[in-house]
Amino acid sequence: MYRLHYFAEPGRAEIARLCFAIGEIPYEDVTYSEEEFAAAKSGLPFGQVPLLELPDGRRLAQSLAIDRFLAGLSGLLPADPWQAAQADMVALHMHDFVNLFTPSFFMPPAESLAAQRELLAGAAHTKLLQLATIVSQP
Ligand SMILES: N[C@@H](CCC(=O)N[C@@H](CS)C(=O)NCC(=O)O)C(=O)O
Repeated sequence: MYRLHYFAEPGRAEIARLCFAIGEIPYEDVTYSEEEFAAAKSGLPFGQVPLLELPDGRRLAQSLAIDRFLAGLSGLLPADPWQAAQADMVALHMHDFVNLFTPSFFMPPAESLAAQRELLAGAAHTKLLQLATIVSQP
């Protein structure tokens, strides 16, 4: 059985969960509380989650590597290298989009809201417009 290690929230694990669902691949969703994560951290390859554990015990870290691997298992990865590269391009762009918000997750609530609003009106908005342009091109 595959085991996906993360927190009980969508975050950087939700694409993996969607791949499992679409591919109808059974897996165990291993979720950590803050205390459990603190205890597990030093045993994780990069000290972070998500982490994917394969049925044979091999471990894969880094969400984009996990997503690409599971997309392949689920039949979602295009066989054509150009199309696969385009899927990677969009995935990496969305990763950049999410990373814009990361500092705001560690701010006090009011400050976090203000920072996120500013991003949505500025840099994050620009990234979405860029994505809309890219995906509307043939
Ligand atoms: N580049 C990594 C980033 C992973 C990451 O930032 N994980 C966060 C949760 S979203 C984490 O483990 N934070 C706790 C920590 O770094 O101690 C990926 O895409 O998987």
